[in-house]
Amino acid sequence: MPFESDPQPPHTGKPKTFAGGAGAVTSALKHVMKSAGPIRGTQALLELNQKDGFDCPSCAWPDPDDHRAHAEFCENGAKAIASEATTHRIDRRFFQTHSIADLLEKSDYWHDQQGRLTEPMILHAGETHYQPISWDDAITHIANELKGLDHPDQAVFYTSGRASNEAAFLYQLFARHFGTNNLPDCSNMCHESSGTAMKQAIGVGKGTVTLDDIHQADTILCIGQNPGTNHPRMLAALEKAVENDGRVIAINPLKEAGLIGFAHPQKISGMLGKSTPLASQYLQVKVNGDLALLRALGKELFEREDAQPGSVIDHDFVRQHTQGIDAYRHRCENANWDQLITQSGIPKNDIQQLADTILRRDRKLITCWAMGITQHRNAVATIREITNLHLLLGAIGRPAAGLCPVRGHSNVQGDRTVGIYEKMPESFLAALDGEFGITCPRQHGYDTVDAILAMHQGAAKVFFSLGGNFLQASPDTDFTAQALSNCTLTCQVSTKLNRSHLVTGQTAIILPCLGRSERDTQSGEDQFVTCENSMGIVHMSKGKLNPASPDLLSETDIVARLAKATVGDTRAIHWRQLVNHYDQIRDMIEKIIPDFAPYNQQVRHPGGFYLPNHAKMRIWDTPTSKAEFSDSACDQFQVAEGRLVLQTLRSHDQYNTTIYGLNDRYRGIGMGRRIIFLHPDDMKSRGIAPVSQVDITSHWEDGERRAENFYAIPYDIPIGTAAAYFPEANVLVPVHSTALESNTPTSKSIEISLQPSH
Ligand SMILES: Nc1nc2c(c(=O)[nH]1)N[C@H]1C(S)=C(S)[C@@H](COP(=O)(O)OP(=O)(O)OC[C@H]3O[C@@H](n4cnc5c(=O)[nH]c(N)nc54)[C@H](O)[C@@H]3O)O[C@H]1N2
Ligand SMILES: Nc1nc2c(c(=O)[nH]1)N[C@H]1C(S)=C(S)[C@@H](COP(=O)(O)OP(=O)(O)OC[C@H]3O[C@@H](n4cnc5c(=O)[nH]c(N)nc54)[C@H](O)[C@@H]3O)O[C@H]1N2
Ligand SMILES: [Mo]
Repeated sequence: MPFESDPQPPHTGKPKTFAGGAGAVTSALKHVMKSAGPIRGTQALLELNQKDGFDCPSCAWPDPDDHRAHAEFCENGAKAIASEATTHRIDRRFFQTHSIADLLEKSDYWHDQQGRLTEPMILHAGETHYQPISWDDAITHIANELKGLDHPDQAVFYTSGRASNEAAFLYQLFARHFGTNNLPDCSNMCHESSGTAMKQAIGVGKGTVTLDDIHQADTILCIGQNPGTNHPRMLAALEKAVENDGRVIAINPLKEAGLIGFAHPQKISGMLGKSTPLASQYLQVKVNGDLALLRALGKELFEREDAQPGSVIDHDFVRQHTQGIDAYRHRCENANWDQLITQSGIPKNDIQQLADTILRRDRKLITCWAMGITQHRNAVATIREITNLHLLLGAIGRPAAGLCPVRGHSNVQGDRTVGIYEKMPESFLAALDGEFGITCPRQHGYDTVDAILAMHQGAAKVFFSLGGNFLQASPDTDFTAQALSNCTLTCQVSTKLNRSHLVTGQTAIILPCLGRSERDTQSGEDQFVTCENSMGIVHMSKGKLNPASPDLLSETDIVARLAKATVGDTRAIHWRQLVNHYDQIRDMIEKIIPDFAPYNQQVRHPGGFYLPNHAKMRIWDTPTSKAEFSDSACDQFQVAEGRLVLQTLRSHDQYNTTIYGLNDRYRGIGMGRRIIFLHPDDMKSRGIAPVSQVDITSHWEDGERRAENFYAIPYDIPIGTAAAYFPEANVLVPVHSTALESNTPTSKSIEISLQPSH
């Protein structure tokens, strides 16, 4: 990887104490007008999240069921649209002008500014520049490479969570028909820990609440997430809950503006900067101190129950619906208060106050969480501990109570539902076999980390990516770069240029596709696709803008062409015909997953339809048919004396690896990304002056990794912990450091030491 640095120190100012307001609107409009111009930009924003418009490609937070504002979007949704609807174009001249070496020297921010990809390109082995290639030749090249492999498991088919249900279903059907379950996806780096834990505990890997539940909840815990930046429309829901006398509790090492307060930009008061306070209690937990905090809360609840039997535990629910409370009770009773307080960094009276809040009124408790929980070694145990709390109080499967893992990519949940998973259950594979007369492989495939290792060892040779930016999103950037370079072919279906197009196998191919916002016409008829949001609602998404180039194909079409060229039609699957009308693909999905039926009818209802969720109905699809308490030790990520725990997170101006701008407005940072937030005492004790540059070394059992020239920023963060932006800090995340059971890279707990830069 070429070395990158920020030439100037960042501007630093006071972190904000609320999110939204006029600043959010100004920023949104600035991004849209700069990239997309007044006409295309305004058209895009008006279609966004309307019932007959397109689904915002930014996050998976649901739209209101009933009333939708004319402008049902947020600042960061607007940035996502500005990036996609941009009027800038990358054509063949661009690739003639810029060699790969040249493009590698540019920043990720620069890459995004260059605009939309417009035609298929190929980088031949040994060449320095991409060249144009026709669609037919590109598809034939990939198909031949796949057919020439010794075994189908030498191919890896990655998916990023923007792919529609229709594209994703065809893609997994193709991969399995071809003969492999190697279907890693971004979810492996994201909410895999949530799916794993919830499946064990309640039999379904999805959240159990609706937007209306959030509005009506008594208490909402927001643990390890930054909704002001990553799910801004969630703030409107939290505001409604607070207006209904609900309480929001924030659990986060950083004081995030969007959890402190919210000025609704669609209300006059909000535009004038009048904010609604959100979190009634803000617990600045140590990084990875959540399990200890939750255990302490459990201990407090059992102590109160003992003092006044029947006052805390929902005994009827526990008896009828659960199993394993005794082991959990022992864990809590045997835990030591002092140790839990030290581990979590939260004093006992704060935990008692938290218990008071949760136990008031009807214990309608909702817990929301995201990457601050899922990307740790003990993530699965921590999420099971969250579930324990809900089981104890019977706070699941009743109105305004339940679990709410807040998903990332707008269709990451839907992709998993329709089969993007390296270990789909036997029932699903058997259904594919039966319906389509194929034989799906049964051996589990590679997840993201295993795919990196396989490519690194040479066991996998062709890497195909349906969206995403594998190199920059994955851990251990240098190691992953080597893995991709070992391939014979790397191929990306993409809308925008990114670094995964530049660190490649011997041959590389870029297949440019339509974005969500664009019209997708097949056989003369405009098509829509469907997505599933974080709350299990399947709805349609119909792009209206003119495509960025006449040479773009839809993802669905690209997958069908590749499948036809590689495995060919069968009696039951006519790949190219399926694309003539996407209703046919939805009919196929419904045959494999009857929960969708009648898919084509229901999805045409304005707003879409809910997929059934058994846990919501208190039906537990676990081996015992009960909801399971967990029984796990209260461990924590430990670092050697003098070292710090680093978490990697998102700034306000990025979408994962897409960098929209260089500011992190709510945290008071301007014009800088290579920064590390530190506690002032940790800086002082190491002789690090504010805004001086440091090199970061990460420590793991296999050795050290380094990232140079990060500006040290004093910040309100628990002592002993640090934070830096992803993807700049990904070089520090060891590929072998993953969460137990879910194999998710531990991007939120990395052991580091600091040295002054030279
Ligand atoms: N604008 C925008 N929207 C996005 C994205 C984006 O990049 N930009 N990404 C999308 C995707 S794919 C995802 S998965 C989501 C991500 O949404 P988030 O999970 O909100 O994203 P992160 O920035 O990783 O934020 C992690 C939060 O967890 C906190 N945290 C870190 N470690 C710990 C810990 O040990 N304990 C606790 N309690 N908190 C901790 C951090 O301080 C930070 O506030 O957002 C989605 N939406
Ligand atoms: N250190 C660290 N690493 C992390 C994380 C972290 O918190 N810390 N978070 C992880 C998480 S939660 C996730 S989800 C992953 C994200 O991993 P990915 O999903 O792989 O990455 P993205 O940055 O979302 O992908 C951006 C690219 O997608 C392409 N794209 C955009 N829209 C479309 C479209 O409509 N169709 C197609 N085909 N392509 C499109 C564009 O070319 C763009 O460059 O990163 C993970 N990596
Ligand atoms: Mo994610």
